[in-house]
Amino acid sequence: MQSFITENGVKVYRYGNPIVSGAVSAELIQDELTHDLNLHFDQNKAIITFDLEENDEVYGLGGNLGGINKRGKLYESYCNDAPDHTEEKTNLYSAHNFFIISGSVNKGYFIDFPSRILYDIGFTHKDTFSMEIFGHDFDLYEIDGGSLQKICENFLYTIGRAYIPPKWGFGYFQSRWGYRDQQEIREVKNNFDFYDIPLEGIFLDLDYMEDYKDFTISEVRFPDFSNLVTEFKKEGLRLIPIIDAGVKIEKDYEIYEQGVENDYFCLDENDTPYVAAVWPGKVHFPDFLNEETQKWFGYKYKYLTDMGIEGFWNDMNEPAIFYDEDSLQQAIDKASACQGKNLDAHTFFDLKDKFSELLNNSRYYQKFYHQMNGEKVRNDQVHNLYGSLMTKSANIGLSQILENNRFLLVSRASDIGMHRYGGIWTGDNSSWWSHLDLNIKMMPSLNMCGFYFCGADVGGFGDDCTGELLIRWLQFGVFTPFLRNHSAIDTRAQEPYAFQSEVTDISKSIIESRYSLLPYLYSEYMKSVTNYRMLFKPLAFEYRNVYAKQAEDQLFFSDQLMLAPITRPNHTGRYVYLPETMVEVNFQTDDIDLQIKQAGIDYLDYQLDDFKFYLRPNSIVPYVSPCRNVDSLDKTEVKFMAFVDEEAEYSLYDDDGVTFGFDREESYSTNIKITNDLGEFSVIVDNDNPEICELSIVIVDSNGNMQKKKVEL
Ligand code: MIG
Repeated sequence: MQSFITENGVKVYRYGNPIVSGAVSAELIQDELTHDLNLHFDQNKAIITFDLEENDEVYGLGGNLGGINKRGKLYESYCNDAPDHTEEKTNLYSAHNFFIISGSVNKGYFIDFPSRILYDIGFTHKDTFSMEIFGHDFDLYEIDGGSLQKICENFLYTIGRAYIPPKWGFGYFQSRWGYRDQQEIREVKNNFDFYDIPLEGIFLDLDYMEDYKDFTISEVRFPDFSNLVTEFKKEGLRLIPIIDAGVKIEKDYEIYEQGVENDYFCLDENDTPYVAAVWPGKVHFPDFLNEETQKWFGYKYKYLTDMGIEGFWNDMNEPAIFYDEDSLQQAIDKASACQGKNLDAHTFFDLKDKFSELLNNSRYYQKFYHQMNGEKVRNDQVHNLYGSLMTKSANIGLSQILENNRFLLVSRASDIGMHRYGGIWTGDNSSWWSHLDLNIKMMPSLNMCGFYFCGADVGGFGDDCTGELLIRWLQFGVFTPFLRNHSAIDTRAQEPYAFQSEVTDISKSIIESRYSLLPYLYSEYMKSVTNYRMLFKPLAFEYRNVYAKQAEDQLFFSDQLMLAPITRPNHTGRYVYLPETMVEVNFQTDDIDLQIKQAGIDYLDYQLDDFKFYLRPNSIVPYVSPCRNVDSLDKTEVKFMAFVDEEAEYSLYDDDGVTFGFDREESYSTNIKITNDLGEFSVIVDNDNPEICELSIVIVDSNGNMQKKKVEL
């Protein structure tokens, strides 16, 4: 074993000769360290066991299922196209191997290993956490820091600053797999116009392509693509096309031809390009582990950016595989053998399984290979790097093509390291109340693993949404940096106007609130990312009592807010745990209502149109008037809501939202400081943002004092 230490004191134990995954950006400095972990090796695995005390909690693992506290479940890191996010599943699309065990001491661990890891966190035995790493070569990171927050900060610093989208990436997006053609895309836009609902852009799913070929456009369905992009952009509206990992095998298709010619595709064991089938039918997979392929494929996005596109979503990059030729043939042979026979139950189920097991069978990952720095590596050994490196490839290409401008980029598959190149959406959830709940629980875990720009398909992807579910989901979704309503083909339409007019009105108002809060959300995003601090925090990260630990449907948002959304049908109220006295904000576009709520547990009223959240003590939150999209945000007048018993400060960060000006001079801050002297509030402002002319401030304190102030700049 070799050992290292990072500049911020993170300890690293290296076993064997690990593959360089790129997860960590910090420098590793050779050191002589030992750990006292219970680690042993068997033939092909390393096994680490931790004893858990009765009240220990485990946090982390990013984009996986389960609670905020991960105890009592099995988890697996092996990127998987898992269309049903049911409770018993162990792995979804991501492999985020950072977790903290919190007990009498708190300690964070990160396993930098690109293949399968199994976590049994008190599932088999409630007090045993055992972890199986399917290999002997890995880096084990041990992260101290004392508090849960500090450990996360140390880890986030170690893996490097997260991806920053353009400001328009924080707008509201509409999407649906099943918008057939440009006519229908126009209709969606017209509907948003008609109902006067803000809209930032529309995601384009598979159907914009010709035969599902990457970097092509269907001339039948989108004969006017480039004009459409230009026309929409004039109104501040963006189109965001999907890119799939698999490249269609088709003679004279440029991407296919170049890929074959230059050995850019993954190979099978006979060194010929591996054939699998996904949406386009038979495909080859670009070998994203090969740097040459990364450069080549990334630059292909230019075909679309040349038409004015500035954002993409990378899908199917686990990579998802519907079938490969051998496996399909075996199933067909089996079926032929059964033809005309009187099948007993066992044979019937065998036959059925032969077909159902074709989809995303993990055996496929033993059948193709990558070229990594000249070495041939089988996919299953490095499986979790594939989707990440597809997104890195896009990031390299887009950075080069768009030069100084930021781009929107989200991926479905990811591992830690990819957080520097793009965001993620959480994949094919369903229109279930439990998946709204899952969305809430996943956000802090994702933040812990470096993923800030993320969100779930609001309203749910699979199955049929209701108006009520959409509203409740939006009321939480307003806070997720990536906010997209997306649904699957053949499900009920779930655009905000697809239900009764009451739903349209309420959704409109919530989406408007998103835009009102956008300067705040953007400011907090930028500060969190730069300071390596989480945006969504479990209550348990600050309060160590049992209520805080178990209030998993509540979160702190940055330092100012607590969220306690409704996650159940037919509820016009819920219990809210208030660890401190807070101000309940009922945020409506024309008015905000502020009510002091004493610390404790309270059953609070939430009518369907109550968009509520809680302002923490000595906190200030800015907002502006609603608008149609980020381009038309009007910051002339910035409003502030403040809850100040002693003293509070807020620094509103802003920049042009487009260039990578974050570290440069071209950023602005509006600093406001409010002091409460026996119910008399004084305000000090220091502003260098030329756009802002006036501040309107409403301040309350816990003694019931309220004051409104205006500051002209
Ligand atoms: O096999 O492109 O997660 O968002 O709509 C399904 C069609 C492929 C999965 C993505 C989903 C997208 C869908 N894709």
